[in-house]
Amino acid sequence: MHRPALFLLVSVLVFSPQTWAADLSVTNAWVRATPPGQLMTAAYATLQNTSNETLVITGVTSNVTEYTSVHETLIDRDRATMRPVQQLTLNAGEHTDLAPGGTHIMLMKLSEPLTDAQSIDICFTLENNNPVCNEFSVTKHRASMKHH
Ligand SMILES: [Cu+2]
Repeated sequence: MHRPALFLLVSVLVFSPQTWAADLSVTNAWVRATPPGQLMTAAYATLQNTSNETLVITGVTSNVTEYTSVHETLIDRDRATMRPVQQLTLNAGEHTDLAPGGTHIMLMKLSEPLTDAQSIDICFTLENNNPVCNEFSVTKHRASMKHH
């Protein structure tokens, strides 16, 4: 629609393909092995915006179920409830931890259980950017969790 914007886009693609890629860094990525008899679980990671621009995550997808979404945990009195988050905004340089008891990636209606030592792919859909995909290792325990 706007010619200058289009020209800029083309220039970026032609002259600096590296900087076009992944400005979202995903580390400490893990998914909890499904509890016995359950076909749902949650995935966690540290997300860091390594760019100079605001990044908006508008969705998540995975290779194990189409029912993948971002959830936040709310404590109402002493009950924890979860609800879907429409988008996650990370300002330039900002990071956030998806962690048990907080914001997490929810995987529901899995076709089969996820077990230790397996890994799955989760992709983050970004506004105005290519999706960023990362491998999440399945683990029973929280050994891979690091809190700052
Ligand atoms: Cu949830």
